[in-house]
Amino acid sequence: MAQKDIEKIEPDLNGSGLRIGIVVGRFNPKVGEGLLASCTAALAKHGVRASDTLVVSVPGALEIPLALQKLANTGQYHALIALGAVIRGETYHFEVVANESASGVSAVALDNGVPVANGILTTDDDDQAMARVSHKGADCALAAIEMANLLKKLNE
Ligand code: INI
Repeated sequence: MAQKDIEKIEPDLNGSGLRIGIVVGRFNPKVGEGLLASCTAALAKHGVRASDTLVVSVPGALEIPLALQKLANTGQYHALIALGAVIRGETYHFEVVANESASGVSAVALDNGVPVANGILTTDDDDQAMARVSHKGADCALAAIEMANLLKKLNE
């Protein structure tokens, strides 16, 4: 009996035609702005049009999941991106903010079937956060594009 080859879906990082929603927390503004700059630069580099990208800002990491959920509910976005920073040095309730925001972000993805790239940094101090800004923003852009294309293919 002839054997079928294993089917494999390769990562597709072509962002053309994808609509992406970004939610950024303002609590650590310099970090948020840096993440947003590297993220939007990487989206553009991979073909996502500026006119297909929406950026909304919220006070802090704890507000990010609700804004993501609203964007997911519109049904207009192929993927969403959460950007922000929870910095241990600045809060006694670091664990609460870090854990609640992360689980909220995951819940939005699973509840709505929309990929959400989590770019909410958790660090000990500002310097650590700033050092990760460039890599993390771009990383989230690529994760969002790859997951959006994967879900499109799986839904075909
Ligand atoms: N929000 C952040 O995004 N990062 C933080 O480090 C942070 N700290 O330190 O507390 C933070 N807190 C605010 C929180 O996200 C909410 O905006 C606030 O609790 C109002 O709901």
